[in-house]
Amino acid sequence: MFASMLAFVACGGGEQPTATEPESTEYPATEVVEEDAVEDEDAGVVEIQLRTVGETMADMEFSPKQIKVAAGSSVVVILENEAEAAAMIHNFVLVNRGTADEVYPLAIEAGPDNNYVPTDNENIIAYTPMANPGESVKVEFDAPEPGIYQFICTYPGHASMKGIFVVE
Ligand SMILES: [Cu+2]
Repeated sequence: MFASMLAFVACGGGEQPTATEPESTEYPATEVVEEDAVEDEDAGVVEIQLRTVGETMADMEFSPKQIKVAAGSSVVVILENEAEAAAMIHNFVLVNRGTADEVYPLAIEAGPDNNYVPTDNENIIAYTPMANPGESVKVEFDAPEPGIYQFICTYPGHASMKGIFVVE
């Protein structure tokens, strides 16, 4: 332990006497590049306003039903539950395409204590808490790889609520 610390100090000290000035002028150039990268990420924040409408299980739905984001985006989905009926409790769960039917039974198993989200399932990419009628909830996540995904509501009996999430 001590020996390796000595070696580290000796190595670092060896460079400093001759290289302190030139190196300090090179570092800012590197930092500027990193800052640019951060700015690009900020520019890629996409805020999605998603609503749930309808007052019965026959007409409840997401609006819009299709969301498209650019690859590499930081995505913020704000789900606004516009319903008034007490049974209209909804969430937004982003899943891999074609896996909704696999996720539903697991959501029931997860139960109300887990907001009806089987959080350890590998097909779930992002999810919000449940929104009661009149409530808004949100989730932030990095857009997954380019492709087509599905978003669903995992509240029991709400399997008819579906949308398409496209990353391109
Ligand atoms: Cu729902």
